[in-house]
Amino acid sequence: MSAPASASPADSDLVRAARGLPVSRTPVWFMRQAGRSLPEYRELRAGTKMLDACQDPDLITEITLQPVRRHGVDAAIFFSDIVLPLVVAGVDIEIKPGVGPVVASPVRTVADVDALPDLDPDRLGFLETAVRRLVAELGATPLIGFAGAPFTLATYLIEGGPSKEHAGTKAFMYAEPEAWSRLLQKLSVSSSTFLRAQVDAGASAVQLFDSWAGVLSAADYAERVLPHSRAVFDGLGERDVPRIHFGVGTGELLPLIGDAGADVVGVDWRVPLDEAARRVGPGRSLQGNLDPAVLLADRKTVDREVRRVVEQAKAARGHIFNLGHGVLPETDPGVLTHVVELVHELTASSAHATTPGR
Ligand code: 1CP
Repeated sequence: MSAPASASPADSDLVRAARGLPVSRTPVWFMRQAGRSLPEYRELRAGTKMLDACQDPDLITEITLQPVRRHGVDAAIFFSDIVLPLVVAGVDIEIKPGVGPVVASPVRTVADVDALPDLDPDRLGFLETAVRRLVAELGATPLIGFAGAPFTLATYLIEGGPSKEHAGTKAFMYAEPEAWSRLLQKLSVSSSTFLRAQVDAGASAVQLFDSWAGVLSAADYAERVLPHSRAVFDGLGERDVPRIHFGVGTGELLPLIGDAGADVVGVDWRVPLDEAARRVGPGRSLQGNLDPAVLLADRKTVDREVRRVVEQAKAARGHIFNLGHGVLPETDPGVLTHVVELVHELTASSAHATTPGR
């Protein structure tokens, strides 16, 4: 995994693609690349609760490295969860196996919003230790830091757990506009603190997950959510790391997702990348967008779909190959390794040079 002394994560293909600079080949990583698709993850996690694992520097380091070793992906993503900053701040949340985050006392009133504790950065020592170790182990491979965006975090706090329609969240947004804005503002501060800690300890890029923003109309997103997501990115100040912004079902929001302050817009599988490039405009790179379910199909289908994504991505300023959402737990890890190899093979600069007419 260690790279030549001259190579640095700041000059990696991932960072270069995010900035729209030439790359040696298209960088690949997978959302949820660490986790239940890997037997070595299941073994290591056995007997440890998810949120305990997320605060143990030894486990964080090992789990983050597992997919890099196994698949040869072009980036590691810090092993954690979007609710972790809230947990560290003292909010009673549990991640239930097979369910997801469950909040003991959901936010239902203005008083609940005011009672939410702030995140004290001094409590993130475990994170700093883990990031420093990871950066040392990863050599030239960049580490992506991440946080949950205020809207997606608010859905868990208000609904009390995972939900499909997020109707309670929207009802709160419409009925209590001031408390809504205060809630999202608080969440933006904690997400920003969490991202800053990762970057200051050595992460080379960041991704803000607004997974569920696609349930909103563009008008509501622009007015009631975007300013708070922008505040998370703004909280990074002058830190010179590329910013990736991702959500699911955001076809109608793609230009706005970019406007919130992203260098890279993450796209799910619903919008082809050439069309996404048109919507996002020339100043931003794209990440995505193979349907994670394709990885459950036969090899011929996988290869055809990977080629299609690579082809359509040529319309973008820069491309980071990824799935349109997280790896499904039932995915054969061997298929993930194959996809990394295929994308690299299809996009290696020498392949371009030897293929006339490209
Ligand atoms: O026991 C387990 O293994 C729990 C499964 C699990 C894992 C491995 C959860 C519960 N979170 C995680 C890790 C995690 N979560 C990562 C790690 C790094 C990687 O990508 O390899 C990341 C980036 C997240 C972020 C996260 N958590 C998001 C945003 C990304 C996305 O998938 O949209 C969201 C929405 C969550 C909430 C969450 N945590 C866990 C689950 C099952 C869920 C989703 C629940 C729901 O459907 O609402």
